[in-house]
Amino acid sequence: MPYLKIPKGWDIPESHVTPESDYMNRRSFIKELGVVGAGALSLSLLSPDAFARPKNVEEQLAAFQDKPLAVEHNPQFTVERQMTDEVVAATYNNFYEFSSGKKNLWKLMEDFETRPWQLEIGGLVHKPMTLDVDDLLRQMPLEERVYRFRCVETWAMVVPWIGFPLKALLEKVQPTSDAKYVEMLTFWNADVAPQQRNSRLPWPYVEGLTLAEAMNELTLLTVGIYGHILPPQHGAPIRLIVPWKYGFKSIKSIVRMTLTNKQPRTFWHTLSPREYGFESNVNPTVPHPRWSQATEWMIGTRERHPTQLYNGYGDAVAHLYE
Ligand SMILES: Nc1nc2c(c(=O)[nH]1)N[C@H]1C(S)=C(S)[C@@H](COP(=O)(O)O)O[C@H]1N2
Ligand SMILES: [Mo]
Repeated sequence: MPYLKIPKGWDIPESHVTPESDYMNRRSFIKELGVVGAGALSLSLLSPDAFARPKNVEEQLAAFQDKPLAVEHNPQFTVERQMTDEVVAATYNNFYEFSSGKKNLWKLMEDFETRPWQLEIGGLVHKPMTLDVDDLLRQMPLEERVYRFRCVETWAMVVPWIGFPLKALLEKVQPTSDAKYVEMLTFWNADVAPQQRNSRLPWPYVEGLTLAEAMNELTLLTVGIYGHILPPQHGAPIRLIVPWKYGFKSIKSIVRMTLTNKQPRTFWHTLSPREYGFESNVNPTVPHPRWSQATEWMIGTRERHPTQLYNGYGDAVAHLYE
């Protein structure tokens, strides 16, 4: 398929290649370090230019693992189920801007530039802002949370995200009393993401939450995974994670949030309103028109489990829907 190649003089120093099993060792190292202050996050550590062009996904991930984010795990957010293997999670992705295939996104996105990156927040707010993602990384209270994650296609995973509650950002911009929804938008540039030339899909990718959902403690603006910044295929440099909703609500590579009083016209809902609702809470008793949602299967192990209402997060969110 056609893909924009930007020659960069890539080389792969052997020192960047570390085995996947080092992840656990690094995590304990991060824990010993404790929370490192804001100043410790240097831009050069985060620059994707520091990464060599990888031969395979293990090499891609090793370059990220070599630059860990020093963030503490929040013990409130752990999952009984076994954590999904990092390589498995990084090779089973949905990112329709680049492809409708799942396995190869890391490769198709090699030249995706995620720095510098601005996030704009406006609409019905008292203090509209444009923020640089690296400033957010330095300023916001980052933490690690292990969440269940459930795609509407019935696959599921358990992964450690790094991020901060969206609430913390909304409090900065101060929604007005008229604001009822948060609309979120992915970048729109077909030179970068070739599938955005596919006119059968309603680009750009838009998602949204009610303001109450956006302010919920579980709603995480996410900048990292498995102890390091997000690799492109997971929605770098900043994406949403709403663990009680189907995965398509967790919009990737966000450039703008707009507070509105109208329900946003979301991407999948626009494409197929019967199949993809605005609310889209995980619910075993509401089948997709083409398949059951009663069970889910874990990527990697293929273990099957019963689907849980609100993906198991009812204690935190059920009150929103009463
Ligand atoms: N911009 C954008 N965001 C997106 C998607 C997409 O195609 N484009 N896919 C969604 C779907 S269907 C899922 S299941 C999750 C997948 O996230 P992951 O690849 O990190 O597992 O991203 C969601 N966010
Ligand atoms: Mo999905």
